[in-house]
Amino acid sequence: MRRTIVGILLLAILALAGVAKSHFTDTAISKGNTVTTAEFDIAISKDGKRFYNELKLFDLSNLLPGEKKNVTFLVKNRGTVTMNRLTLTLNVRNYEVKMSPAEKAVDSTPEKGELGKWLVLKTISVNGKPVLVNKTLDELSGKTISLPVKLKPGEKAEVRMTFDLPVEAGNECQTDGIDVTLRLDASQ
Ligand SMILES: [Ca+2]
Ligand SMILES: [Ca+2]
Repeated sequence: MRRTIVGILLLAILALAGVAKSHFTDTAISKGNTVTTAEFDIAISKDGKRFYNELKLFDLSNLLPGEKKNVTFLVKNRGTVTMNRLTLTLNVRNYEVKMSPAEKAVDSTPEKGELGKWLVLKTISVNGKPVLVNKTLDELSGKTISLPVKLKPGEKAEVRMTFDLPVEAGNECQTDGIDVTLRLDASQ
């Protein structure tokens, strides 16, 4: 019996509160206010037509001692802010494609390639401005190289890397391969 009374009282209070709220109201709303950050986006391309965030840039095969090879690609600032610093980081993994008979005689590590010990990155040129590197890919692996360029929004630059397999490279790096990952980092 007591419970019922309590129940009824509560209902009455709620009803009164409802009544008390019924008066004129008005609200002003401001929607769509935004704060956005600038876009920072660097992209690469082989031919300058389409740019990508990730792209395989080269495949140098059947290299011989004494040969030089150029790899050319383009970088573009696709964002809205000037990139004042651009760096290139190489990561190199050596592997054996196979062990040729001549190689077997001088190479005691069939599971590990030796090409990175010999293959030299001579220079990196950006828009024709050369940076002398002259280090083997094994020495460069994990290292960061500063590129002499600033890119305004929408601007592109041509990067040319010149590789050289010295004549002294011996049979231990016959039929060896290297897998190179290039990473470009841009900052304000
Ligand atoms: Ca080996
Ligand atoms: Ca080898």
